[in-house]
Amino acid sequence: MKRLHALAAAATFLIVSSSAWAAPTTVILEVPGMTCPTCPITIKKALMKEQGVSSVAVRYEKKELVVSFDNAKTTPAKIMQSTASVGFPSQVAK
Ligand SMILES: [Cu+2]
Repeated sequence: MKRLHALAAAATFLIVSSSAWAAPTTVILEVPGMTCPTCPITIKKALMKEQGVSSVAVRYEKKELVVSFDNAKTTPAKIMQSTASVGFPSQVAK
């Protein structure tokens, strides 16, 4: 029983440390189609519905989005698909 308990504790530790690795990742996306100030609102709405996306900041003057996400739950590719699905194809800024 004691051994089992130690195993359970070790498993809990692993879960905790793996979620610590899933620290928010940030990606900057270029969205050339953002041509008026309401465009980013549409995009932001779509992105905030995506699993794992924690925040979306808009740099309208640069036509960029700064997206924070949990890389255990989503990927930049999925985020780009999501912006494209509401009419705004995007790409990772270089
Ligand atoms: Cu617009």
